[in-house]
Amino acid sequence: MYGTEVPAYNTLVDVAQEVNRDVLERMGADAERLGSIDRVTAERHGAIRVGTPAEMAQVARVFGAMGMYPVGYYDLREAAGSSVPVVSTAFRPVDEAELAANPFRVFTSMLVTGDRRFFDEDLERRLGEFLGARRLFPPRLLELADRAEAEGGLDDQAAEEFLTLATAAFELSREPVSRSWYAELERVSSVAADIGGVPSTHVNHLTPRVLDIDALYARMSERGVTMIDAIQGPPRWNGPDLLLRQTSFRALAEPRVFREDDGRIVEDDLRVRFGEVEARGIAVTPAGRALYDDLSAELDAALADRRVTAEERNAVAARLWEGRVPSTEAELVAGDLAYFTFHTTGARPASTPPADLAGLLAEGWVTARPIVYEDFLPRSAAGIFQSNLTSDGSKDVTRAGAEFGAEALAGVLGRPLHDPYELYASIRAASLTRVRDELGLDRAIALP
Ligand code: OOG
Ligand code: NI
Repeated sequence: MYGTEVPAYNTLVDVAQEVNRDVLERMGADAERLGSIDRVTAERHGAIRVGTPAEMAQVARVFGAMGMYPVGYYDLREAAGSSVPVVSTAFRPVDEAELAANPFRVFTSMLVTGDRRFFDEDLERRLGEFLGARRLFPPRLLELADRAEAEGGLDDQAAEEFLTLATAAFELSREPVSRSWYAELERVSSVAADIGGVPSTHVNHLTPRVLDIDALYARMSERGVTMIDAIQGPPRWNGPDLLLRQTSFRALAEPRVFREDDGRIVEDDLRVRFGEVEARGIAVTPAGRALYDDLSAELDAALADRRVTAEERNAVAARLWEGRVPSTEAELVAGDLAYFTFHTTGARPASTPPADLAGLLAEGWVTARPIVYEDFLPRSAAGIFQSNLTSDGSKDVTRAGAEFGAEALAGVLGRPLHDPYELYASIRAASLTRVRDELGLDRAIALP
């Protein structure tokens, strides 16, 4: 459906697969360190945007039917310099085996219409009326979703019906958009207009995973596709891939139908949907994340009043990283900066294995495998938004923002909002329990 709507997406997927094949040829088994090539080839994340808590709660039911649960809280109101009045989460599988089989996520954002930095009382009221009158998901879809979740699946016929209705719910609407209403919202925020100016929701982007994002960037540019200026996230550097690097091609003009104030229906275009691609690295611990955030802030400060190209920026960032971030997986384990699972090697180097992880690794009883980062980076999301918006909109920073934190979002979702760190830590802990049992240790294995 999305490839039919946005043909440039097919080009992006083709180029991503070309690059992945090349990396596999060049690197062999190392290319699959962060996931099998089958997983990486299938892997996608999508992004959708909704307007109200009621809509968000329905989205949670639709994805819940597919074993995708809300993970993480992102506040793009704070992360973005331009006007992005949303809070977000990502729906994805939470278990290790489910993720390996179904590496899919949907980043889902919800408008915070009560935030006075963006919407005054009158606009909030009119937005509420518009959003309250639309229906994103037909009742039959929600009924099937609830049944799937309660019964752990659907029979073939009901599953087909569910998928047909769900796909249709995310198609780009051909219903006319009120020109003046859209324009009024766009003055506040292009994202608000994309959500609250139209009668339905749609997939904003669908992102494949690539093993060498620098090569992909160069190849898309060679094919004449205009890319945004930079790759967001960690730099290209001489060390393991960490977290997430992302880039995108610029939003394309897509034909949309408008209703003018005098009632005329005209065809025009909008530039809101873009093509994004990502390279995933190792998930970092809270300490690793604090280091990443510090280095990002230092980079910004170092480059504050200099105009630099993306290449120059990467070079400065890479130097900063090379001085401060360990350049081997073993050091990341030792510093507890990133998440790994641990596995027995089958070797029996001494009669009694040590009870601490460092000893088990050093003596060769155990090996470490990186856990891939399954989540998002709000600063990168903001950077991608920023590079694609046709206008910055307006944000009245003199007004107080509306409180809308992770707890409020969990309340809206009506189900637990998982903490990504807890999920990674529990995958690591489960692997340590297996190691302990396999080695017959009588105490839990201590982390470094
Ligand atoms: C979502 C932006 C966030 C990402 O990859 O960080 C995102 C949006 O454009 O609605 O998808
Ligand atoms: Ni994205």
